[in-house]
Amino acid sequence: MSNEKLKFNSRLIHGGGIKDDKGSPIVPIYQTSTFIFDNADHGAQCFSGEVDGYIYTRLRNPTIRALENVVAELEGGYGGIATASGMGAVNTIYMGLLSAGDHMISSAAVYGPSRTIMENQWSRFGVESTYVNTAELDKVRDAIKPNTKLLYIETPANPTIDITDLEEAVKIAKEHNLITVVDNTFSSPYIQRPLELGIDVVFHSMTKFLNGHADVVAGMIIAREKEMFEKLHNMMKNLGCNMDPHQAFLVHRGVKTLSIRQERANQNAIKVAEYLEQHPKVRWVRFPGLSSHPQHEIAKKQMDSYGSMISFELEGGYNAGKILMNNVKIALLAVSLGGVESLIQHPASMTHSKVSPEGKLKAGITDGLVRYSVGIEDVDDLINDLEQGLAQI
Ligand code: LCS
Repeated sequence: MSNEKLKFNSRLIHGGGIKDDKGSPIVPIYQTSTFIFDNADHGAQCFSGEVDGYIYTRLRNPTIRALENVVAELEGGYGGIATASGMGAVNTIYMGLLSAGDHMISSAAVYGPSRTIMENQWSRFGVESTYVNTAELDKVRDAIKPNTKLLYIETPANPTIDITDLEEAVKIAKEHNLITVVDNTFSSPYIQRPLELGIDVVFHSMTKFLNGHADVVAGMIIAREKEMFEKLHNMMKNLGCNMDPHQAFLVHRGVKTLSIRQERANQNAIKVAEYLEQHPKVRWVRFPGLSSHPQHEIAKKQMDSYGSMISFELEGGYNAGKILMNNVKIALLAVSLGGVESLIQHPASMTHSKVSPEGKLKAGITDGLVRYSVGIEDVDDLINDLEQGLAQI
């Protein structure tokens, strides 16, 4: 059966299409910086592109390529570009797609450094940016200027869990000739495949769900079309934010269990969100699976399940949140997300601490917002843990 016919879970295991010539079912770690040419002509042909050979690991490597191919297949894209980190992917996209004088519209709630690097560093090279709640698409329309080039969306957004309607966003982008980019980190292709909805470029911090074991930092860009893939691949190669073969091997191992990990985490998250929502000490809960989520209907339309990221605020605001974070025993007090272990953190003072106070306010990153990444533990233990933590307040 050809790979093209395989369904999602089978692709996780068999996708990528790189077979080891010694018969290893696992793609070996090609821990090498360079590759030997057959002769001088072969070397020249590899460089000219006449032959699809390996040259140098920053440019391409079989272990990394296997991972790129499998994730590109899962997202339904032309090709994948593995990067050293999620931020490597963000900056490859910014540098590859924006020039001095260009303008980008971005979701106001995005991972803190994805925003601050644009506002504080890319602005030095004449790139402009505007941040709006992309869940409210009228705000996107209003922000479009003659020099707007890129529409950059995080959905669900970090840490507000706002959901942007991607089909509608694509329509607006097409009317105005904008390139669309989606950070799909909070979902992974198990839940949401933006390229199928017409988005041009998707990327991931694979540090999160795709690797899933909180032991590797990694990124991946997937482009829908060949031309876009080549442009971004060339940029990544020259920026030098490539992945390492050992890193690729570990992430590839994690990818194989993506569905079963996320299935459990998603089921747990529904129960944790419902528990929090009924608790008298909880002011509000934001989780796409709750009917109280303002974009619950959009989530139903574009996501296959609701993920495992929850944000909430306690009645006592930050002080109450602090007591909870200091007293939970199973959820670990740590940043990052999407691993098998539950994590709890405070975005305003941690992941988004460098975003300006006005930026946080406009993005809805309140001082009391606590973010919870639900893991795959027994959900009763997670709820009991929250119960005893909330009882300390
Ligand atoms: N995009 C999103 C949505 C993220 O959450 C992160 C990291 C990145 C990009 C950057 O990826 P990295 O370079 O770390 O692989 N998010 C983190 C978070 O929320 N807590 O710690 C890291």
